[in-house]
Amino acid sequence: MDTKAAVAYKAGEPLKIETVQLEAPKAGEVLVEIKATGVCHTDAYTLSGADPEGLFPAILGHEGAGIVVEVGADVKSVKPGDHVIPLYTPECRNCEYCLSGKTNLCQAIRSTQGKGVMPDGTSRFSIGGEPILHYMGTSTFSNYTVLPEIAVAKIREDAPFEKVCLIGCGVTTGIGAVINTAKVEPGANVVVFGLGGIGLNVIQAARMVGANMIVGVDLNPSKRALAEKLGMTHFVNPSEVEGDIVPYLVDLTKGGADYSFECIGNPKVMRQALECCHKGWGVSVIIGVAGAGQEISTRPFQLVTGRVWKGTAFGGAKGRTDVPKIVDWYMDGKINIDDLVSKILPIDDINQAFDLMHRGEVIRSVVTF
Ligand code: NAD
Ligand code: AHE
Ligand code: ZN
Repeated sequence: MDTKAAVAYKAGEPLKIETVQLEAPKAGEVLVEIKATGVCHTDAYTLSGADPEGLFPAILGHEGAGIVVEVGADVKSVKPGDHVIPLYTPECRNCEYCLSGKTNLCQAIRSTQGKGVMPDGTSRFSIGGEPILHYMGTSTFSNYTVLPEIAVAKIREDAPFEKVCLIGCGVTTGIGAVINTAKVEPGANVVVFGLGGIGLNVIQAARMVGANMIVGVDLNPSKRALAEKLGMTHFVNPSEVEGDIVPYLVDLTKGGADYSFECIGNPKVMRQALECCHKGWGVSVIIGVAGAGQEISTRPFQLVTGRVWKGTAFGGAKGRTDVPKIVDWYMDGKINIDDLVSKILPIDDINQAFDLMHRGEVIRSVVTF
């Protein structure tokens, strides 16, 4: 079939709206009509050329929601008409990782996913017979996309696509980092670096679990108002702090953060996030993604004296199990997604969504088809 899609031909270049040919789903795959997709900073990161797994030409996008149109042979868990959220972290429930009970990082299809192809090693997308690669196994910047069955979460049908698409990445990542990865407890003092689509979800989850101080750190003062609405108790703009921000935050939290979260992707900030943690027990969670060649550093003494450095992907969430529950939380009014959708744009204007993100003018742009 033909489908409309935004194609990334080359790193650093705008996406191009094209008519792309899409093959039918093969065994174990599903064809999904994408109704809405968020634009996450990770899409911009890959498009920038800094992602060592960034391959071109490809169809980016990993924060979508849509409807199953057709299923390939042997597909049992979803049927045409089901509403779904694509999962860049699948859940096969069968691999060593899924069965370990220790991680959400299902590895059943990770190697082909990283090469931009389906599990059989080929792409379903092409233009004029030339293959176009998949991205993160999801490619939600296409009106129709093919996904492995294990990479879709079935959700309730009354949930609005242009809101719950954010559960495909930002919402689940931020909330899951607090609940699954850090396991923040009531009364904890939390510091969140970066108040974008991820950091704001860390903040709303920290408030949900009953954190005490919730300190938000961002260079962009326009992020403050919404962060406060979602639960931030103190705002720190690093450009207004004289000297080192680390002792400033340690003072503010009266000894250091019980938990800190880096939601930017900046290795220098990752170090600050670790070092502002409380001696003896502070836990710092890296969520931000940093480019090829970048490395984190600190004095080992920081760890010797009890601080813990962790990371999280998709908030430690197991997609097929957890995503439907997070959709329920939104529908029950337990979490706020409405305020995170700053703008809704048609797919033809998708490059504007990237510009708005780079200018810091939106939390999330959502693109519809
Ligand atoms: P975003 O662009 O919406 O937000 C980033 C925020 O950081 C902005 O508000 C910006 O003003 C602020 N910022 C930038 N530099 C700063 C600095 N030096 N000090 C303080 N604030 C600064 O991005 P996002 O979509 O929220 O994504 C954040 C990061 O998380 C990205 O690196 C993204 O790739 C990553 N990410 C990781 C996962 C995961 O599973 N680990 C999932 C989604 C996104
Ligand atoms: N190819 C990238 C990987 C970047 C990365 O860490 N991605 C996160 C999701 S970010 C969503 O916005 C992730 O899930 N990581 C686990 C995995 O298996 O990729 C790079 O930098 O190499
Ligand atoms: Zn993302």
